[in-house]
Amino acid sequence: MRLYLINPSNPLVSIVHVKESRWNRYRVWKPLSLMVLAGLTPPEWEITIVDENLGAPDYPAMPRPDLVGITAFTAQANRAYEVAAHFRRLGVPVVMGGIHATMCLDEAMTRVDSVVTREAEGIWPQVLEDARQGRLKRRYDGGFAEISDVPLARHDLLAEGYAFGAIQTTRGCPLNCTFCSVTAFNGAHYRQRPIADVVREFQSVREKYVLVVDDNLIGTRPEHIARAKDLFRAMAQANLQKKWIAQATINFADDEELLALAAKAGCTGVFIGFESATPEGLLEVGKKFNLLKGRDFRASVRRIQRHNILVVGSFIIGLDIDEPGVGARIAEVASQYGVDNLNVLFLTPLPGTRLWDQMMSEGRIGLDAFPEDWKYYTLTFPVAGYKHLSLDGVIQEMISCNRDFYSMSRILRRVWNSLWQHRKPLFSLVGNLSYRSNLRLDCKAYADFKRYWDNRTNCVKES
Ligand code: B12
Ligand code: SF4
Repeated sequence: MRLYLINPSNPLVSIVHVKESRWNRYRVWKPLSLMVLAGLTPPEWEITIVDENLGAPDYPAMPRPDLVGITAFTAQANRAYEVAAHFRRLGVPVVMGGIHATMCLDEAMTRVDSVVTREAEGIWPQVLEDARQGRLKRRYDGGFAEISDVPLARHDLLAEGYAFGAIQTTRGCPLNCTFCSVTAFNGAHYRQRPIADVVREFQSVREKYVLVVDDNLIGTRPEHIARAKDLFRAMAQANLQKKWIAQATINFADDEELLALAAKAGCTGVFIGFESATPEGLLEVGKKFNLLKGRDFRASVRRIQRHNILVVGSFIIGLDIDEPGVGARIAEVASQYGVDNLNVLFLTPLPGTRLWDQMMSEGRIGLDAFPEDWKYYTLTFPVAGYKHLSLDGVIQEMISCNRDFYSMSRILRRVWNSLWQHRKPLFSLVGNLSYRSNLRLDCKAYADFKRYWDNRTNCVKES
């Protein structure tokens, strides 16, 4: 039995872009979901993982599969349906799973043969068995997996050419920020994989650099943090020789022992969601966790960096409290905090989030011809109606934020600081130049986006 597991091309990393710039190697990340599914698949299935982001596959030239499994984030949904249509025309059954199919079940059901909602661990072997017997059901629900059932992902199945490997050590997040899908999809209950599994899986990752995909690396409670320390100890002891980056909340900065152990285990960078430059913004997105203990963000960032761990700060533009000038303000605040890189995204209502419900009820979902418009739900386009910012206004704020933060003078200052602090000036330089190289592409993308938006609005007016 032949199984294709497909990661549809991501509009942010179109094949053309990958070839356009050498920085784009750092934009292609491994589709871990498919590697996990492969780990759950019995040996009688011959598995091929196709990552469309690595290059255009010539499906007609490939042997006909018996089953196709497709994953998709919302932004990939259109391409997922195109791929599904291709295989269904050949009479090959198509199963879709992952976040988009779960949150937009009815839409997905009309375009594929079978949908698996939530996590696959508890249900995938049965789906395969049903497919083998030709009695695939229209819908399966995997629920939340027992964390010890998460198999070792098949790191051997993907081609080389990725800058980073990928691994997951925990699932879920208790914080449930309004804009984020994680709590809705993986639950508020924070689940930590058995340490021995994580270490064993790390040993099977080929790449020296690894993305730990966890949404919240260390969790929030003392017992989560104690377990994170045990994991880091075990990783250091196993002498993995890996360098890894991860996502964490700002409480990562609060425990010197934790930071020392993380660094010893190979942590070289963390992506931290600051979300807003103001306390009001944090309250709006439901992240008051960042405000606990009267936090000093600058000191927190510096504590992390002292362990030679880079900090990427993430912020959102387009909150209801955001007014003209917010872009420059974020650039200023992020510079004051001393983050090594800044990642700013437009507030985006993703299906299944609290923000989606709110914006839907207020009629503020701007681009809503689905599934076509999903391609703009990458958080890099302003798809909603923003309270105090017009379409042009919110785009201008984004451009000025990035121009300010990634001006050559600020980049050089940051690189100089990391040199002075005996950190990683080269990493800092490469990271900053990589973000800076996006600016021109971004402006072109906004111009195309505005044309698309105008055409859409005109079509609606005419009809
Ligand atoms: C790693 C990651 C990335 C990587 C992508 C790596 C990749 N190619 O997969 C990078 C950094 C590139 C990235 C980018 C983006 N991401 Co992202 N990302 C994640 C993250 C943190 C982990 C995903 C992961 O690997 N999980 C581990 C695997 C094992 O879990 P899983 O993917 O859920 O798969 C399980 C089930 O879903 C199911 N399943 C999945 N697929 C399939 C398929 C079949 C056939 C079946 C049966 C089952 C099944 O089985 C798996 C095992 O249980 C998630 C958060 C999360 N918790 O999911 C956000 C998340 C998926 N990302 C999100 C977003 C918004 C984005 C971006 C749009 C944002 C941006 N501008 O950066 C881009 C868009 C990328 C795109 N492809 O279009 C949102 C998606 C929401 C949505 N509705 O789409 C999430 C949920 C985070 C959030 N804050 O809400 N991301
Ligand atoms: S944004 Fe981060 S902290 Fe907030 S719910 Fe999502 S994963 Fe948790």
